[in-house]
Amino acid sequence: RRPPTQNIGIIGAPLVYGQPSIDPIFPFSQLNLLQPLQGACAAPDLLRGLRLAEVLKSKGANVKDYGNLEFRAVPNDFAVVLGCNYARTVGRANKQIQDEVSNILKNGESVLVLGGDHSVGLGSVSGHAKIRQDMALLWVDAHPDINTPLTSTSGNLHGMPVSFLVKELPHLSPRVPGLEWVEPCISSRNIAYIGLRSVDLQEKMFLRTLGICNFTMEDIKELGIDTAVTNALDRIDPEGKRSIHLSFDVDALDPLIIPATGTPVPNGLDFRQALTIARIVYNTRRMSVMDVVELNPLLSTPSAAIRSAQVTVEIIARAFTGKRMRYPSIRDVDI
Ligand code: B3U
Ligand code: MN
Ligand code: MN
Repeated sequence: RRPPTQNIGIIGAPLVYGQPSIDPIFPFSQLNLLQPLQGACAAPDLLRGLRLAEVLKSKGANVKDYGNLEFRAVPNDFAVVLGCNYARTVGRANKQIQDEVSNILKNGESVLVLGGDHSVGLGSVSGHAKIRQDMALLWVDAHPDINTPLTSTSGNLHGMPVSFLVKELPHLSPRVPGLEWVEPCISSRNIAYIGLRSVDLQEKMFLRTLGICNFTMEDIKELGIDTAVTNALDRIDPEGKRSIHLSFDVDALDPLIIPATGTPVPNGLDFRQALTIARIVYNTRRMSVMDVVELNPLLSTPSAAIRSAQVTVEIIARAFTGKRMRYPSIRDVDI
């Protein structure tokens, strides 16, 4: 059963402090603004510029754009506190994201969160869980983002959100100032990964000991993307009743397709596989929230950045409306 029209609320979450390239000695120097790694904050407006809302509308959705959330850097948020860079700034921004996501869901709309880096998953997933406790999380990513502040070697919070959200893990983490409000809201049984190919040693141990469902690129090569995604959904939502959260890190795709991202890893998903993931999730008719993160237009040439963003728009349209762009086929061509 398809709801008559899909109501979508878009929020921009241009947060970059989860993967800061900020000088730890001079964190407030203007020079930091010139750092290309900060470019993920430009992604929401680039996607809008490529007519994201219009594309969704043309495929039958009602779209309301709530604009970009405005985040402020917390003063004296020193670079490393308990192994977490900029935890207060990231925590505060994510509280805003949580409130906005849950308010939009309460309005009866599904939510599209445009990052920013993947630390926005903290607020987005917890905002979703506040309204739909029985939520299932599909994390499409080259990385599992399940480091704790104690296992992370980078200290970057975009590599940690899942560890704060999983009910079975946070006892392993110290209480981090700025993130105290994040409540573990999802059981490891209801999380699955698609597209993994860069997993830290400790992360591997968490996935193993918690038995978290994961389909690596190797698995996908073996099984095919359809089987992988279908099995993942069966595992995290065996009765087909849960509200689904699709957290989509664009670095899941191959860097040849999406070069405009902060931590590209070779051997990723191709475009067709990404569209297939989106289609299968759409077909559940239960996707309530989608995050699209880590698109960074400043990390490639301008034309490659636009192409990366265009690919992203198509994946979003497919996930929310089930429809894909029509390309002329050979049958349409008069020879
Ligand atoms: N696992 C590494 C690298 C990383 C995680 N997420 C991204 N990169 N995008 C870390 O820093 O935790
Ligand atoms: Mn990620
Ligand atoms: Mn990633």
